Amino acid sequence: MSILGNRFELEKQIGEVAEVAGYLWQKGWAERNGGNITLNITDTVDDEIRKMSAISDIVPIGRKLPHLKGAYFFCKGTNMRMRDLARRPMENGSVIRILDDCSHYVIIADRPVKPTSELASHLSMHNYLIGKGSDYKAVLHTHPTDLIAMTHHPAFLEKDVLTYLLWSMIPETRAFCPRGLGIIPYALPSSFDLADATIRELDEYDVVMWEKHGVCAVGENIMEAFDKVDTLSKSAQIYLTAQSMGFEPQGMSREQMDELRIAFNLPK
Ligand code: 2HA
Ligand code: ZN
Repeated sequence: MSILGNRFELEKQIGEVAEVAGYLWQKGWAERNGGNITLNITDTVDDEIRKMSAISDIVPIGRKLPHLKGAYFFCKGTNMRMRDLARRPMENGSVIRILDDCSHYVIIADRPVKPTSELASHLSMHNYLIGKGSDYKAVLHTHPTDLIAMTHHPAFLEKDVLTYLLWSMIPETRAFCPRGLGIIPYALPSSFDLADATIRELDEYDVVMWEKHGVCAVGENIMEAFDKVDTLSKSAQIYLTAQSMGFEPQGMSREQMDELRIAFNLPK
């Protein structure tokens, strides 16, 4: 019996993860096992789940994350494909429990699928978000071709250059990705260096670029995290389309972007 049986809220949330996994594949952002998703599901967990025994060994996270005591996460499995997660989430992902020492986890359902290779950075981000009292529950990492291509140009790696460029392509992006896009210099995938740099940027941004690798986005739920990346990618598409037509796009002016910020009460 799946952990999802008769748990409508949990089933809905994992259903949304599966839906987004399908979008990532359709967008061409999820080659092979590319990208990962983790969702903090602690609010949906009942006493019966709390009593469920482990179906894995006790695994070290590699660091102590004090705000994760007793938390539960749904995690995409390492080496699993988004296109498979889309159809069979509980075969390509699993539910983990963080132990009371805050530095180990066990898998509790449905199968002993080992969590994502980026677990250290994902859990570090969740720990940071809980610590600052945020309502954000979802962390999404994916490989959008257009946005990654832009990080191969040094001029776009300067602070907030991409943020203003992408905001200026269409009002939607200014409105729905209002905290902009942070840039993290290249770091080894799955490393604590990458995790720590990501946390530092979350102070200021909801979406960060991992140079020459991909984006990491946070949100209250997985749809919201996806929408932020999708709007940024839309802007990148407009920029690249104009460039391929042979001209530099004019972009909205700073005044027009400020007007939007004031009209819609946006941050920054
Ligand atoms: O999980 O994208 O960064 C595959 C990756 C690692
Ligand atoms: Zn990646």
